[in-house]
Amino acid sequence: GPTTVNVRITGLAPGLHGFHLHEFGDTTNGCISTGPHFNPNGLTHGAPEDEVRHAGDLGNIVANAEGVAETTIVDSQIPLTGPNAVVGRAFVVHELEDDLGKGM
Ligand SMILES: [Cu+2]
Ligand SMILES: [Zn+2]
Repeated sequence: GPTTVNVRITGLAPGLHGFHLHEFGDTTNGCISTGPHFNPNGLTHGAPEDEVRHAGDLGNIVANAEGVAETTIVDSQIPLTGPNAVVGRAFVVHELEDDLGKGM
């Protein structure tokens, strides 16, 4: 079934921040060593609700005026078991908003 991600991140700038699962769990060189968005099906970048998306495309999270982003994401493309399991990969929260593949 779908995976539930309970998110609580502090210390952010208020507003929207891209939030993704990247391919590798290696954070030794920041987001660079986490590789691209997790994309086992070789599709293009999109929004979480799109059929064509990277499996790791979890859209944006919103930080409030105190810099806290708190949300629950339920998603069926980030399984915890099987060939496309995401265990051991990295969540990345971006400085900027994700355009969800629509261009900005
Ligand atoms: Cu990302
Ligand atoms: Zn993507």
